[in-house]
Amino acid sequence: MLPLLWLAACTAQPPASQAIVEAPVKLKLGEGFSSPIGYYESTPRFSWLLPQQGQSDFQTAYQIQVSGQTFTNADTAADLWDSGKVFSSQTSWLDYQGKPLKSRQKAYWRVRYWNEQQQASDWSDTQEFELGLLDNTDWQGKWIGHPDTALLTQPTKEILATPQYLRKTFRVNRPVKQARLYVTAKGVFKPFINGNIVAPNDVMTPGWTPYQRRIETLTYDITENLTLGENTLAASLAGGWYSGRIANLMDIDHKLPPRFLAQLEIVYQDGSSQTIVTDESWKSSQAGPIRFASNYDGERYDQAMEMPGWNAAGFDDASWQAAISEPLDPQVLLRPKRHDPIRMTQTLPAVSVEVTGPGVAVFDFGQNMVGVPHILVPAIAGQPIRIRFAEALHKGEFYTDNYRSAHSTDYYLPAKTGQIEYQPTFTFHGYRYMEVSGFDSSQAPSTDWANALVQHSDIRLYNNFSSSSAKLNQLSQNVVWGMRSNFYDIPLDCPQRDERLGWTGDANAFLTPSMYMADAYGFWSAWLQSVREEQNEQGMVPLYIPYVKWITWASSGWGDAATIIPWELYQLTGDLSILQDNYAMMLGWLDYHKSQSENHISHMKTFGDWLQPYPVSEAANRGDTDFSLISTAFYARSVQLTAKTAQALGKTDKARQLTELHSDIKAAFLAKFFDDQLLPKSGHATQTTYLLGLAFELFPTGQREIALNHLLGLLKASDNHLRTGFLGTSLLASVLQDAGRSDLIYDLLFKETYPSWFYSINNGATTTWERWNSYSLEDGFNPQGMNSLNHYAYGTISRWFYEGILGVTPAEPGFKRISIAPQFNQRLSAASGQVPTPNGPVSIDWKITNQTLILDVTIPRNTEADLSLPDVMPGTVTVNGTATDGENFHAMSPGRYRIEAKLSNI
Ligand code: RAM
Repeated sequence: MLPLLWLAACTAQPPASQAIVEAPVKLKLGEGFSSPIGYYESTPRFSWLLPQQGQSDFQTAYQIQVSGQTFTNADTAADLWDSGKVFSSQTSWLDYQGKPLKSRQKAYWRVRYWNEQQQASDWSDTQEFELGLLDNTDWQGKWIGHPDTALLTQPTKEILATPQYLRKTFRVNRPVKQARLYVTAKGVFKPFINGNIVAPNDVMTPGWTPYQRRIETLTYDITENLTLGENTLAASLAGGWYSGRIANLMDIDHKLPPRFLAQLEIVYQDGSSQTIVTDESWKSSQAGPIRFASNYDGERYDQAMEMPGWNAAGFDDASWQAAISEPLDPQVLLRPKRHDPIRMTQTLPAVSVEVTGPGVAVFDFGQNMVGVPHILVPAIAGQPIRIRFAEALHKGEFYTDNYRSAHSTDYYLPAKTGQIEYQPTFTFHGYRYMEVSGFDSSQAPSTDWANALVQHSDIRLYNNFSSSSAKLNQLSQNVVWGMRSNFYDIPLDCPQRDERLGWTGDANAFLTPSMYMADAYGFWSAWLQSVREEQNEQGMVPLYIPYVKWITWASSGWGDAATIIPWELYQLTGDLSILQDNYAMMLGWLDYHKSQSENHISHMKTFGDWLQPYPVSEAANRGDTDFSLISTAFYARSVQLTAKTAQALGKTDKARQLTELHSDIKAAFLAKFFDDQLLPKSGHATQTTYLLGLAFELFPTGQREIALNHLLGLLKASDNHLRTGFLGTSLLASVLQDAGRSDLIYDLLFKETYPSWFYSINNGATTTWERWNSYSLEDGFNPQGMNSLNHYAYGTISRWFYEGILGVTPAEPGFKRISIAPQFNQRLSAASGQVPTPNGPVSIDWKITNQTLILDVTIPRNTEADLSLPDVMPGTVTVNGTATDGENFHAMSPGRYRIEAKLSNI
């Protein structure tokens, strides 16, 4: 190993006395919020970056100041908290430790640091934040709704499924200083102020939490929207996940009345204030244009029922009825939304349109995705327009079988002849194709009749991987689209059929890759709160979160999300609070595992290696790997991760106890399932059998080689095709890379034939599929009803784009130390991308021409990296133009490096 610290000295530095130490940048609160209003944490966590352009590589100390007033100069005192100078290199997740902060409180913060030469930086720019309503007692409003939906009146399902319209008029007599709208629903809502949508891009708010325990609330700044005189606050409201249909058609669908809650707090310039809350003084109607709305089934819109101006002042609401109200339930926590809502993020124009019958046209948006359409079509009065969706066509056939019972159809009933403009409000569809029928067939359809509005949780996409292989780049894009489509407030398994649930096993496979591809920490940690809330007293974690009664048992490999997700998030972020928050849940899940096992062998039920290709056993969808072996492997894994968590949290006794338990399970696993040649004692030897044992470190060190050889043998027997389902696939790449067989991962990755990733691309995929053989150009769709063309689970492979092809992994939690080992192969002549870390991105860019490698690496400030270059010919390496010995570099300082070398075997 060669220490590379000396290289940093190559960059010319001004003498210490003249150095300007640039201020920290990118100040963030919590999981990555900048200047939030309605913030959720009363003890925020602070993070920042050292400027990547500045002269300082490391932080040795920091000082954070938080104040109730903005800082006017460097010496302004901080009245809420001054951390003082703290000797620490930590730049992320620092807990606020000042005076208690209250709901609505606005504060300003700034930070400075001391560099390696003990010089203080300038203060950062000041950032502000404002807390939301943190407690139920902050709410004076009541839940309101239309009187016909009162349960006392025994409303029909039709009534409960009919959206409600609510409005309230009030006067503003003095100039307004600030106005905040705190708002939520049991159901989904769209708020309006004076006829304008409050947040045009926010959709399906407040999203989906275990509503019986917690409902998230939103905060909007509407200071600029109020006018002197009469104002109107209004909302439309539908059932969404609260009372709409979840899973198969069930009795409980549309059984609960959707309800709305709002609190508008106005502070006037003269210091006085006024609060408008939802109560019986609001007016309500169910006679509006949206006649029906359902997540799965679509929306029905009747133009004749439009109520121009219903959400603005001056509207005659004499025919509307007084709203009924219900008190807040103290058991149901109202808490500020802790991650960005679903938003409309992109408009996709139709790329083609085909007339498929009289008055029937099919539009292609070129991309499978999720959202709603926006249409502008010629209509004939009284002739309904029907809008259907499909993820794919086969030889022209509009494929809707895979939506199963989800009707996923919108209807528009025109009252007038002429052009209509329509975009559904309270539904979402997973689709690439849209069929519109019933329009005025005397006019020829054109692509400008329709756009697709893409919706997903507003994670920031990094778009940070590319390579010399067009197909690999397409795969990377498909995985990103799989993520965008299924990050719909919670991590969905699929976005289109009568399911769309937060399946835990799928989340296990996709968590880490998604964190590389997008700013998704807030999304995941919010969902983990729901997972905690759904865990039962025995520690059981349901199959999907939020839970709705459908499948009642728990599965190994699924419920283990309770340990896997917090642990992996900790690896990627270094944020101990994610472990603190979830530690009790992890222990609870171990209790449940224990209750399902005997002598350390688990009999927990499992979905197995779900959708493994070429199953030989009867269990078809559940694959051939022994169920008890799977459950015991996951028991061991969960114990191991919880032991590590206990250690990280300083709970050493517990850590020791769990480590012992882990050894016992490991021994039992080996004895029960394998003979001394590591062949399974019963059942089938599958790729996943060995992947589980190797990835979870369940074979004794001396026998890992044997297990690996079995795995390699099985791969060879399948012509280096995978035979893995949801559990095994996510382990393949890391096991093979650890074994020094990245060549095999490239083989698997570049396979063109079934089962493989490129097979789907060769058959037209623009997202990742649920099954390795969901569709083929030749044979059409897999006849199984369960056949989503937009499932993110097999997108798990993109993890290897970052950890293998670019070669970046956290050597310490939160990438405080980074390991870089790009994996080269003759199939790629170049790859580049950025791997996000809490200290800023690591950039990797490599090219190979005539066996010569040029590798550009940027290591972010305040970190160190170890770089190793496989396949490099000794004696050929230069770093920033200087010849060096060796191909492994230890403790590289932040900065940019160009490494050139000759490669062997490539
Ligand atoms: C399917 C879901 C999901 C999977 C479970 C076991 O219905 O789509 O992807 O995790 O079953």
